[in-house]
Amino acid sequence: MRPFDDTPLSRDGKSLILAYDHGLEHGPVDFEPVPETRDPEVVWDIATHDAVTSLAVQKGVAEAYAPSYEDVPLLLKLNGTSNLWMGEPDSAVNCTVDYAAELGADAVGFTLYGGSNNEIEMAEEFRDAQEAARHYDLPMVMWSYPRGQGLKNDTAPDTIAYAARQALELGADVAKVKYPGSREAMEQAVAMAGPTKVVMSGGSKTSDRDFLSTVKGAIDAGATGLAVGRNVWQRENPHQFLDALEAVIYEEAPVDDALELL
Ligand code: FBP
Repeated sequence: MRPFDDTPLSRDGKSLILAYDHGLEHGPVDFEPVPETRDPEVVWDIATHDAVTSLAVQKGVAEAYAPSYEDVPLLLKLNGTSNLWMGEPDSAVNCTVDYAAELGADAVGFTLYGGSNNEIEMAEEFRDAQEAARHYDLPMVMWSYPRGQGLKNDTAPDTIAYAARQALELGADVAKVKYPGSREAMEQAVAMAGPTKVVMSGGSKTSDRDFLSTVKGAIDAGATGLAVGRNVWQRENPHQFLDALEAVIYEEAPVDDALELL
């Protein structure tokens, strides 16, 4: 396992990954609330905020923009699928670790859909990527998202604990999991992950108070931070909202204090 604190993903042992792979994963619909966000430069500019410890993007966006934003740590997402795909959850490997390293990635990311009928293949693809990441000393972040025909509730506490554990068992340095609904359930997930750091996945946009309270709950439960997209760049005030997240994540500020920054 790669010592997390030595990675560019860490600021004082905490982390805020800004995710911007939605153009592939969800399509243009995610840019509708703030149409300027269809321009990757707008989100790279947001990612220059001190609270952001890396920007997660797909290969094409990295090729086009990373050279202009060398100060923003690059988390290259190795696999991803469009929302046009209607089959059992799966994710094409779009980039090799070799090429991610060539592009200057500081870390790599990989989605695993545990419980999908494609889990075996995805885990084998993850194996290759994880071992190559070790070769380049790149931290590996797993988007650990149980999902598929057999799964009724993909945020149930046991499911999220299992997702966190899968990340540890398969050799991820960081597990990105959905919030399982309570602080206790998040604590269980963090405990299951052992030395693998757990970051909470953002999800669709909610109110300022609701989102900051959920993040606070995750941090208090031992999560290392957050991997968030829409809840930052679908807001009209993303920089201010990052100030508030910075207070909650790095300064462990109460939600009411963070809200005053907005
Ligand atoms: P959000 O904070 O906007 O949910 O982004 C996090 C993320 O994992 C993105 O990296 C990815 O595009 C998206 O969520 C996938 O969401 P889902 O698979 O739940 O639709």
